[in-house]
Amino acid sequence: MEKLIITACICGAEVTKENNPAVPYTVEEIAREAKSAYDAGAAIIHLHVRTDDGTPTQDVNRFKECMDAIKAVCPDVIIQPSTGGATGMSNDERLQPITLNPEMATLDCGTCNFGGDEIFVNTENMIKDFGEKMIARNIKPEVEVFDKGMIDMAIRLNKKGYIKSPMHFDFVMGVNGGISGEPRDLLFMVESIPQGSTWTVSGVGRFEYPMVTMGILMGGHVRVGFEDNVYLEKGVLAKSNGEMVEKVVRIAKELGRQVATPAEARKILGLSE
Ligand code: KMH
Ligand code: ZN
Repeated sequence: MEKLIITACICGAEVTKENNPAVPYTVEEIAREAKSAYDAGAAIIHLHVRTDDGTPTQDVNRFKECMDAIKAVCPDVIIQPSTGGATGMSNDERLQPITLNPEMATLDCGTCNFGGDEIFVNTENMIKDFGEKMIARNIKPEVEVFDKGMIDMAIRLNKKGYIKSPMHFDFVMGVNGGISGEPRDLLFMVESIPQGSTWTVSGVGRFEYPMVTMGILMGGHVRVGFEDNVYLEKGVLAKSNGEMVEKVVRIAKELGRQVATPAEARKILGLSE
């Protein structure tokens, strides 16, 4: 089986230090968490950034500072900025990090509820616009889907040329407003993507490690980190993103799956080396 790409989503936009004091806000904290994940075996850092008080921002200068700080301590890691940002942000605000020409960036492929009164807006025209801009900059999109209909949207826009083949999907399972994170849900998602695509699975909250285990067994790739879950196990907060990645590496080892280095991940994803 192909080696396992581990993505670490080190801070997200929704969790706070109240959920887990190790959630990073400052540039130094973001670099510390990225390094802990990289040292443990993560090949990709999925990146959101915050101001020092924890407010999510898509400010290009803050992204640059954080990306430079990450590169200083994890020189070969793949950095994948979010273009999702936080709910309520404008398109222009969200797109700022792509001007730094990262190797990858997220491309969210549909609108969904996001808990409480929050709506995460990604209209068809927005996805086309984001997709075209990523193609123009040779950025590989991580097609983020929170429900099965978003896979269908990505397939339609792929046929129309807004997303290049082969597509790389991230199934985000268990968001309050998207598909749940039961085994049958993941099977349905995996069966629904075009042949030749690659995929990663992220389970939110209690779905994290069951989805990781299934992803490893099924030949997919996996994402863990504070964006999705702040616990190492029920009732035990993770001390770092690295601790969560270490757990994934242990599970992978038990199941006989080797972990990909960043260079191997680049090959698997068709990124230029
Ligand atoms: N924070 C969510 C509203 C992405 O990174 O592209 C969106 C999100 C998706 O996290
Ligand atoms: Zn994200």
